[in-house]
Amino acid sequence: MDSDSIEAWARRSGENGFALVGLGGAGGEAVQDLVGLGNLNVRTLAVNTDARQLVQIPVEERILIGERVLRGRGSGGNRALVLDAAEEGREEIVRRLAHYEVVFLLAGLGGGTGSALLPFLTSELRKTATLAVPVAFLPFRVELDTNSDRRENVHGALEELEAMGGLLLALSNEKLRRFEALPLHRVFQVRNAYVHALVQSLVDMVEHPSQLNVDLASLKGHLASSGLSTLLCGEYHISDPEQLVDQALTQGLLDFALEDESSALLHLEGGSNLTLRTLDRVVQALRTRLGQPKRFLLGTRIRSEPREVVHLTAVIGGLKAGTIRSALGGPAEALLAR
Ligand SMILES: Nc1nc2c(ncn2[C@@H]2O[C@H](COP(=O)(O)OP(=O)(O)OP(=O)(O)O)[C@@H](O)[C@H]2O)c(=O)[nH]1
Ligand SMILES: [Mg+2]
Repeated sequence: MDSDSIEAWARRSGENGFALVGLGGAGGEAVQDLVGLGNLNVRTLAVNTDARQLVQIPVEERILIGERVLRGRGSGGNRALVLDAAEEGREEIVRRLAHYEVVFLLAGLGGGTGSALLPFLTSELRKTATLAVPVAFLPFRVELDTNSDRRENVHGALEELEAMGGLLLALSNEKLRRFEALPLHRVFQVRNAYVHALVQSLVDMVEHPSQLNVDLASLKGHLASSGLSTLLCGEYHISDPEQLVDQALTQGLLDFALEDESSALLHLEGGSNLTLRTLDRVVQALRTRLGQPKRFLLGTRIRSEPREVVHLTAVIGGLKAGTIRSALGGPAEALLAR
């Protein structure tokens, strides 16, 4: 290899290799929220069929697809048209995404664009060395009960994602009902804060390895084989680590039961006063509550100043196959039952 290309590789490995991509309206809005929450340190992109939505999202790169057929006006819920458009734009989109190490793909299922692009891009990136982290926001039940097109879009997207196997992070809007006194955008912000914590903690694990070293390859390897997964977040006083774990479990965004081969990725962020004993108690409490997952990956970030709280972010993998169907409930449950 000549020295120019070695330099190019060195430059590339100096970047952290993470990208955050919003797909469709809901995916784009989620990325906008995450950017607003700050301290992301990832490349941000949005892909949409809707040009007006796309220009409003504060990302570094925008990709408009299907302009020949959809004329930049969105798909109006037509997943098939978006799949054709994605097929046509395949080379360009893959070229713009496949040089990252980890690509978070965010979409709300139900519309045409996000429901088409989430499985499409996940599948395309799985043919490369990039780890795709598809994050699916499952719609409120009422949306599915009142609109059969939406139900079919959700059904189509999930069938494809489940058939390809591998990592799929699912967060259910229905679990946000405990915030129903808030305006809708604030409710979505609660969920987006979980995703923000996920992105930040994975980047942290690689960029600030702290005392417990997790390198990019082990992180990618762990997540790639996590299967159907969900996300936990919690912040609690350091005096009660078990309470922190229980709180994170009750406030999760998907009800789940685990397969025998479950896994957990745990990231803990605490102050300089976070003791080994406290860390140990959090780890043990989580392992016990999850029935001793087969694979466990731990990363920590210790701040230079003391803190009274510790922040937990966890990806729980190996959820039972029927988890998403029960989260969708009602008529959709029947539709998705196989
Ligand atoms: N607007 C918005 N919708 C969300 C959000 N989270 C989940 N959703 C749901 O996401 C689903 C998909 O809707 P959109 O994102 O508007 O659809 P789209 O992917 O842009 O697809 P088309 O507009 O039909 O091409 C709907 O069921 C929404 O209820 C969010 O943060 N914002
Ligand atoms: Mg849209």
